[in-house]
Amino acid sequence: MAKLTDLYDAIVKGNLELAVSTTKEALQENIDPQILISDYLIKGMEEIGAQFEAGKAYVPNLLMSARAMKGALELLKPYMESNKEVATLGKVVIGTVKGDLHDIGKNLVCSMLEGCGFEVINLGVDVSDQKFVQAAQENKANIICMSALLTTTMVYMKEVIKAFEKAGIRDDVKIMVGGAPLSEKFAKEIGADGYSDNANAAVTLARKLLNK
Ligand code: B1M
Repeated sequence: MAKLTDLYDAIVKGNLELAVSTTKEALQENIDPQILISDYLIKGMEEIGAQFEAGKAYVPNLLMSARAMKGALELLKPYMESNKEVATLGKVVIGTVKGDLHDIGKNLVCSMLEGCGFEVINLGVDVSDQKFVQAAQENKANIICMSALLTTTMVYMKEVIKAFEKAGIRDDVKIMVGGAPLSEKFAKEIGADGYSDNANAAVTLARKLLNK
């Protein structure tokens, strides 16, 4: 039987092999992927983040944890994309804003949106305002999702919204924002259409914004 606490330990210690083997075992035992993500993987990332903040872990530790998390998520991704045959609910352009390289949470949001029937254009990390605007125009996007994990980069989201206004296409898209340092209040202040604090809530919000 899969020892699920091993999954948490694997993320905290940055042990890719253990993360992969425990995830495989858990999937063979039909354990809900959402439980693996919420109760073990994300909790593990929170712990290594807290250790980093306390000066007990360093950037290489974060990188190893991120690598272990990505290895596990790669195995879980197909289970989050099971509804792909469903007609697309809308097109989403998503990216982590300029200056910010954190992409684990953003990729989780991508997988959930795809799994729930949205077509997702993932621009990756360090995405400039012009790249967001260009991708929205080229793909005729319905929704723009921005992610930021740093207090220094979240402010750039306002620049992106301004760029949509300047290009004259602000009213053609709904703009959603998310990431650990953000809040509903911040989203309102910068003129976004909505904020969500996790991947499931992002899907609910996207559907609501498009009346789906
Ligand atoms: Co960085 N880092 N990091 N880091 N890192 C944080 C964010 C930090 C809080 C750690 C800490 O001090 N406790 C801190 C930020 C402090 C601050 O700004 N207040 C920090 C720092 C300081 C830094 C560096 C500056 C460190 C340095 O170099 N000295 C540096 C910056 C690099 C850069 O971006 N320019 C840096 C680098 C890195 C790594 C590259 C080593 C690595 C990232 C690897 C990667 O992503 N590929 C990393 C990591 C792993 C973290 C922590 C430990 C984990 C982040 C994570 O993946 N969480 C993080 C500490 C923490 O969060 N506890 C930390 C798990 C993920 C599932 O959650 O991303 O919050 P999250 O996503 C959630 C929600 O927020 C939401 O849904 C997701 C799923 O439920 N969500 C959205 C996210 N995006 C959304 C978009 C939406 C909707 C919802 O659109 C609508």
